[in-house]
Amino acid sequence: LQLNNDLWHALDNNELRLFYQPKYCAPRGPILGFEALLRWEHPARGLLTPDHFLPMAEKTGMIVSIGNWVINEACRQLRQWHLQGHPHWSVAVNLSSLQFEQSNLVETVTEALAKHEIPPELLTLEVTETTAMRDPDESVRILTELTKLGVKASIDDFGTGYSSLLYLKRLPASELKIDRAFVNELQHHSEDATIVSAIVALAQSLQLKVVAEGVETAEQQAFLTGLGCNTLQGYLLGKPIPPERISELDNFVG
Ligand code: G
Ligand code: G
Ligand code: MN
Ligand code: NA
Repeated sequence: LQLNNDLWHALDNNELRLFYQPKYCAPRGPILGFEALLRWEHPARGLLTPDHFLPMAEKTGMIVSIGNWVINEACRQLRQWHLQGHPHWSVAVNLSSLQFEQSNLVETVTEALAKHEIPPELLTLEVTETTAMRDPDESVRILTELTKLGVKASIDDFGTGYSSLLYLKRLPASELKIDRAFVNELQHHSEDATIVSAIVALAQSLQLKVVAEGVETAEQQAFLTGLGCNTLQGYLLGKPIPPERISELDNFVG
């Protein structure tokens, strides 16, 4: 597989990029921060989204070095924003399950925070519900170590996995992200509206922030805001874009 070979060189050749998608305080601002989303600027194939190469990177274990690069690059960008007058913006990075289970993750995060002089609470680590619930006791242990550094943990794609509510309560996460599949069908399927309401209520009762992803319509925006969902993310408010374009966003204050 050629793409597999190429990926080994992508890091060294500086072909990986982070795009950033804004997270807005509901309903439409201010901007609270960004989720970093990986892209590969392939010399022959053009811009590739993670679905083209992450499964392979997971299988080969390359995801660990790539993931470490992502953490560092996101912290470097956060420092830039800081210097450009956005001291309150946060950045969220996605962790793959293999990376989450690496024993040196704490060290990688510690070093990145120190190198770029980042206030730890401005870095959020997103772990999917499925990853977090695979070995719940171990996840509690890992997330406890990580959050001791001061960084935040977020449970991504929430609603698609099988959470034990008991473990959810024990996880030192500060945020749930409602999977976009539920948000997507909010207007058309009353079950999805019910599920979203239940997740928001659950988050509130566990004192977690709740982010809705995949917000594409004004109706979804209004419904989610009405439920008390704090943070909205989705194409309606902003697509993932390279950092040089974020000044084009609505409610950009800079
Ligand atoms: O925009 P999007 O196509 O970027 O992302 C597709 C999927 O890839 C999402 O599930 C997202 O969480 C995942 N993803 C994006 N960037 C990263 C990354 O840096 N690391 C990991 N592990 N997953 C990522
Ligand atoms: O799994 P995770 O939630 O990290 O993945 C985020 C993925 O969702 C990325 O692929 C991102 O590009 C995509 N995304 C973000 N906002 C929207 C949206 O409003 N609609 C759709 N269809 N996808 C979105
Ligand atoms: Mn995510
Ligand atoms: Na998600």
